[in-house]
Amino acid sequence: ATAPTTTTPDSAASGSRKYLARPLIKDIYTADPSAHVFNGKIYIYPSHDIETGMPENDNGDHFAMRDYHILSMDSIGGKVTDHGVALDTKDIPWAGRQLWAPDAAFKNGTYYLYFPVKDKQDVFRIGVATSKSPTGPFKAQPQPIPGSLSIDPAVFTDTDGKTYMYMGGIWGGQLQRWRTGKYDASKPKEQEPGPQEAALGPKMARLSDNMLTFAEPVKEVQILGADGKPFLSGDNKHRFFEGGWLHKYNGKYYFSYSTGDTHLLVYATGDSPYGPFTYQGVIMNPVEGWTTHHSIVEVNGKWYIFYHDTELSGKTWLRNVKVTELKRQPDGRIETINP
Ligand code: FUB
Repeated sequence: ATAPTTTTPDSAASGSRKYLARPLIKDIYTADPSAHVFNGKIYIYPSHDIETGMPENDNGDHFAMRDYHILSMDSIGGKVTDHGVALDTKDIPWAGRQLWAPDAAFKNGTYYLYFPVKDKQDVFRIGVATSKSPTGPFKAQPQPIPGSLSIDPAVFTDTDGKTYMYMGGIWGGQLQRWRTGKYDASKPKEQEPGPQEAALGPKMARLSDNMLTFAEPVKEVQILGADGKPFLSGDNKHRFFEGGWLHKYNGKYYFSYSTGDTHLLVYATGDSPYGPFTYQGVIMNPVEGWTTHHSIVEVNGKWYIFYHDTELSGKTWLRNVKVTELKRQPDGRIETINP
């Protein structure tokens, strides 16, 4: 790992917001921030965007990231420390290319970093790496998690200690290639379900106590509209695209996600980590840039959303992470943010 570097983010009062969201760090590009509080400190597990000159396409080949840097902060609005390289593609024995959005968890004295990367056959799988420190360096397991697929792992530990992983993303995330249960490389993104068919849902499974394998077969998560029916594939303002996240508030489970080509962050609620989840509304309107990806975390009794946009570069594949407060109505409904 390289030596940590620190940055104090710009901040300013703006309207009713306590913090005007500015890039948390400016010396590297970061995206897809998964934030957690471990031992009272805030850790952010982002993608590390780089310029590789890959042509832009709907498969996301231009998101050709190679390593992860973990960021930490003592408080929201405080100094941000970049802890240097925590895991590099070259140290993942089964990896091919494209280290996308990661997440992390802590259990039994060990930190687990979950990451999607294409294997040597160009199929996205989810891997896991371990460390005794929240900032790594992390050591990758020799193989991907058996049964894992697609991208954007998000790991949630419930109050009973059980841990679940949510994963998946369509188009470049390859979820549509798994429709039959087996990977079908011949299917281009146009072979998603037709517009009048049910949309593809994210996948999930409970993790084993060792946090390295799934304890059960991977299942599809159901996201329903107010009419109790699954969203149609053509309903691209509501249907799941990528970037799922689960949090619990007042005993309810909130599953939030990106709608991709309509650039919204939306949420649905349910009574179990397995769902079904019923759509509730928009958390965040479109940011600058194509992708939108977030995490939601409680810090000292307040809730925050970490997300990214392209303020620093103006380029969709060179993003910067930000944080802002998440506000709720007394009944738990989340107020829409205009970033
Ligand atoms: O960063 C690469 C991909 O872009 C992520 O996996 C998606 O969620 C989107 O943010």
